[in-house]
Amino acid sequence: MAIDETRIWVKAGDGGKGCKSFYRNRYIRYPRPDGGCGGKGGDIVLVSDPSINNLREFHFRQHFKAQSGQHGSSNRKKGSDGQDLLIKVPVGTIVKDNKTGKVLRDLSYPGMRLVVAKGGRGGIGNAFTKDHSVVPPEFGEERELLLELKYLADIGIIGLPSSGKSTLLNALTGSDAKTGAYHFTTKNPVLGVLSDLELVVADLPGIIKGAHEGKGLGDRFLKHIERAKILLHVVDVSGVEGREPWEDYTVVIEELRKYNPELLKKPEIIVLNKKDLLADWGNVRKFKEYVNKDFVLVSAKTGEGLDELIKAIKEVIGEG
Ligand SMILES: Nc1nc2c(ncn2[C@@H]2O[C@H](COP(=O)(O)OP(=O)(O)OP(=O)(O)O)[C@@H](O)[C@H]2O)c(=O)[nH]1
Ligand SMILES: [Mg+2]
Repeated sequence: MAIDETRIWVKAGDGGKGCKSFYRNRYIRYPRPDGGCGGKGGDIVLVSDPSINNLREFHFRQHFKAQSGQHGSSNRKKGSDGQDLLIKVPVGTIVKDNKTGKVLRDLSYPGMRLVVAKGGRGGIGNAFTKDHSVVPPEFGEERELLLELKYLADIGIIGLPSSGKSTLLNALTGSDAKTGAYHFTTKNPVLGVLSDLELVVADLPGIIKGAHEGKGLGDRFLKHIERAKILLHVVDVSGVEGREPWEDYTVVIEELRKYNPELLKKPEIIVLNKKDLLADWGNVRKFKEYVNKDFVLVSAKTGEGLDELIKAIKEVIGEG
């Protein structure tokens, strides 16, 4: 299983000090305690964000400290709370306490939040304690974390460059992956969520002949599909790129086989894309003849056939 991992140190904000202060003026005999409380320190929060694809940035920054609370002041004024520090991590990050090895949470869906270190409570000002003393603030929690990224898309979209993988991801999940009429538009995997089924879909860079030995964007990304439960294999059926759909299909399958033959055991849904560009059924017929497997005919661009594709996905995952 492909795993990236990194250690980070986090420290939540300390609470601000409570204030010790007495109000006096010439009309009151006894000074009145009026020290305000300190603010709470900021928390450290991890958030899984689909726009982040790896843990690379943590190789450059490993220490994170949230803001401390401000001190209280006279006139019962409370110090402001320290701001929480949000740390964006990729979807699929497993967060462990590095000291105990305990898993704190598996951030397997976009937008999940996990407070990994709590900010300290602010001190209490002398206006608010019975004996007019000041209660000291708490320190923010400190922790050493181990972040592990597993590539856990349920569905991996594979296919040659420009077959329409990103367009399909966008159509299925409402994502905003970059698409373009040139090869290798997608340089890093992009994740989206098929919300009805709560499935994470990964759109991957195009695979070309020789990918298993590092050609094109190479085998760097093939690992992303090792954990996928289903492969959506997108083939440009229109041949606008001057390629033959059945050859395209075989090229990708061969690359998978050379990279890791186990991948071929995964359920595969063949998606013949760009139906809207078909002038006749010639290519479809030939594909049927040469490849001799079931497929779904769609246009990622117009949305035609996508219902059928979702039905096919449901059948494979057993919800059909
Ligand atoms: N007419 C038509 N064009 C499509 C369809 N799907 C994708 N395209 C176009 O084909 C081109 C390539 O689409 P992408 O979605 O970027 O292809 P990709 O497979 O992600 O390409 P790479 O990321 O480079 O591997 C774009 O210009 C798309 O607009 C379709 O169903 N019909
Ligand atoms: Mg793409």
